[in-house]
Amino acid sequence: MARGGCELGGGGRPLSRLVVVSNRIPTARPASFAGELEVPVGGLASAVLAALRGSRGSLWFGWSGSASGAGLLRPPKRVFFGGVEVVGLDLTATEVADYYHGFCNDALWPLLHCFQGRVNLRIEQEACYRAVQRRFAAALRPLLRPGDLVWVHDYHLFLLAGELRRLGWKGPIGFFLHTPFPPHDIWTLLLDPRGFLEALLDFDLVGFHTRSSLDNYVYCCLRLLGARRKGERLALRGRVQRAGVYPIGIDPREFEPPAERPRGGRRGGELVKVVRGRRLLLGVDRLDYTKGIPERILAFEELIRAHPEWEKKVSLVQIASPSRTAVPQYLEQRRLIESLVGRVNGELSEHDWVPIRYLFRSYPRERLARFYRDADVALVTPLRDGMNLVAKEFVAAQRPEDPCVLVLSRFAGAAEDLPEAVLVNPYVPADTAEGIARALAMPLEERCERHRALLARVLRGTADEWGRRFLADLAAVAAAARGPAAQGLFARLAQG
Ligand code: ADQ
Repeated sequence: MARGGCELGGGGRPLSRLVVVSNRIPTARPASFAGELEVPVGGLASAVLAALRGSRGSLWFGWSGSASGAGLLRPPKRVFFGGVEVVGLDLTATEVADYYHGFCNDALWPLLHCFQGRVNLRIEQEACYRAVQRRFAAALRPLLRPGDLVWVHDYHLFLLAGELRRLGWKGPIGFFLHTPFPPHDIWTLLLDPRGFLEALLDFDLVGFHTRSSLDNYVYCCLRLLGARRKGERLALRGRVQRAGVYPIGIDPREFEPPAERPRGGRRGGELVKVVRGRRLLLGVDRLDYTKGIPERILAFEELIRAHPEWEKKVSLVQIASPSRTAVPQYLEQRRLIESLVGRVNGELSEHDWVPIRYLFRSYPRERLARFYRDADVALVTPLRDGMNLVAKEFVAAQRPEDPCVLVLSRFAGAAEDLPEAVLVNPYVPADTAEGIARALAMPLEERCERHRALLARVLRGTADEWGRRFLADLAAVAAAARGPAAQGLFARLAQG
């Protein structure tokens, strides 16, 4: 690819084709937008698309988003968008219920984010998850060509490499986990923690957002499987895998402020008008219990109670995009947020002040970028998050001469990447409230200084760079596996 995988062959060798596999894929937009992709809201799709952009001849394979009766499954549907071939596989209604809503969203998602009490494991759903991996592999295998680099994404497809190997695919397969990888005690909640880890070892390269996730993964492999570690490599019974940290980024150009400065400064922005020129705290998230939205509302309430000087001078705008609406825990979360907004507004509102505005909807990126610029304080306070791209989008969108302050959860992967943010513990509303108070009072000079450092990091660690680094390492692992050096290393590791 122009800025990623497809040029990796280099040196006159044929270029590798990049094959991305993820649960959800972009779909075709209505005819009026022919040739454009409808990208699902969420971090994975936006980042993968940025990594693929400009690539020629790559393939993106996943679930089409449609469900049909078991006897009515259509063959995989292929569409082409600007050089990317997108192939979508239908699932049956039972698979959608048991694999996607069930095992993926109701068991793996809370488990990976350390929400032990929310983990809902069912034997039949785990069996369905395994069956879907087999179906994905069977549909994908005939599409693979020698020389392809296969890059699998996220927890929906933990077992895919093993299934592809069983079908005879010997080429390189990489895996990137977009969520955190949990500590050993939490991982062992799975019905088959060893089996899942062994399956992960079938990938040639696995990548995580953070050092903590990598450490958790390596510890699990050593402790549960007796794997051996040498530098970045893990070995177990004839298999050698490389594991590393690849922090995901954004495409900062999508959020860059326009060259001309707004008339009347940023005080003229749409959201600033909505809060009538008051200081603006802004939260933008998928509606998910990992994002800490209720805790953020409590932190806002705490701010007003502990710092009455901010009463009527600051408003919180919380934008939450609808997500996984078929899962009962998400509906519950929505109700909880609505009732908290209602209670806090009921208790704090004045005739001329609405403390919290809550918008349950999605916005196009350009509009989000303008909203980000309207904010005085960006509130990115997930209880746990693999990375959190919104934090990086906020940074990229700011005007350097008058940037907002980023208040960031210590439990977002982004905290490893963006240490100049004001870091808070989102489980403790009083701690978040103090972080917000600091941010609101921060002098312009300090705001600019922190923002300069944050922006430099966001511009260095883009989605492009993330894709390029991961795929270069995958190509290197594949090349090494064929060379004598790798054979020697493999033999040494395998013998211990
Ligand atoms: P998500 O959990 O979806 O991603 P995040 O990284 O914050 O979380 O990405 C959310 C994306 O959705 C952002 O690009 C944001 O702009 C967009 N979005 C959020 N609210 C929106 C709204 N109201 N309207 C329109 N767009 C909205 C998962 C992991 C993360 C990891 C990413 C990428 O959970 O930890 O950072 O994948 O690996």
